[in-house]
Amino acid sequence: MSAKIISGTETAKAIKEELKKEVAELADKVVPGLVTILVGEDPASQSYVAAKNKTAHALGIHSEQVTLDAETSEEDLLALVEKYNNDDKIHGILVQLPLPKHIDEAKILNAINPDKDVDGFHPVNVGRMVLGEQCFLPCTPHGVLELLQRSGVETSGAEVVVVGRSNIVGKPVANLMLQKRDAGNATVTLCHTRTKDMDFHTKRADILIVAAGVANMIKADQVKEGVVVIDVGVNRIGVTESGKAKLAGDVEFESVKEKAAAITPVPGGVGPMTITMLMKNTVQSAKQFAGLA
Ligand code: L34
Repeated sequence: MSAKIISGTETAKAIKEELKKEVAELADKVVPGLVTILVGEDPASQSYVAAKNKTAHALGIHSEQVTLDAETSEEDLLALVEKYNNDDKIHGILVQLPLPKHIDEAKILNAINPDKDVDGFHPVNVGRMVLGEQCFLPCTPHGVLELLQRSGVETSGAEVVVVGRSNIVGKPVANLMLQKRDAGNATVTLCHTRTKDMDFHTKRADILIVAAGVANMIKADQVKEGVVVIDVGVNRIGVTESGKAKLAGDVEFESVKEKAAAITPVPGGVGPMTITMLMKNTVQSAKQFAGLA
């Protein structure tokens, strides 16, 4: 049996339609505004940031794109963040990660006004998230939750295994899935590079969420029949004949899809959801600033 393919592209499209309508309805009260800040010339980051601005534009969100060279000082970046903290047209500030090594990531994320932190990376928002309080949820974990919910995957009581403990994906997605919420109430296991027996855990998973950043790491013999697989990895493994980046997930798609009940592809899985959740958070932020939420 071959798995149902959970399309992030299709799900994202449906959410974007909803958002577009909402932005149009808000137009006489507030135009949501987003700024993306990219430091350096990493091709993957360039492509993600371009996609974010393009999507914002398509939804009627005002978007500004700042590109700084890789040698930009921490001080200059902090000043730029401060400028946008004080810009009334901007409701969402996104500093694309990773940043060059000479810049202290935590220091930058701490400088963003938590009310404009549409990435949900500021410690105040992370704290609110862990406590289950109202906050901006980080975009990739939020996208994973939406994808599970809109695909009708039952998470309540499910054995969820997360592979990867990053601040951007692994830690927050594990935390969200154990909370009492939609797409939550799961029993969560978080595996990482020091996990003694990875297979023992992955084979028990009803829902397997992989965010390790290692191409094709999870193979068919590491999952059980009927598992739901969410593959968060977007690895560049070469170039296609047309010169575009060749992508692979963290899961060996071709073999695992024969065993899984459902699986997300790469590309076209979690990636488009990440971008869409950023739009959702930006609209939410604009509503909050306008006193409408
Ligand atoms: N501040 N930094 C900040 N916020 C984020 O939410 C991110 N992330 C991660 C990296 N750094 C960040 C992203 O935007 C990863 N990420 C991201 C966003 C979009 C996609 C992948 C990762 C995406 O759209 N992927 C497409 C393929 C695009 C391509 O051709 O490269 C997909 O279909 O998976």
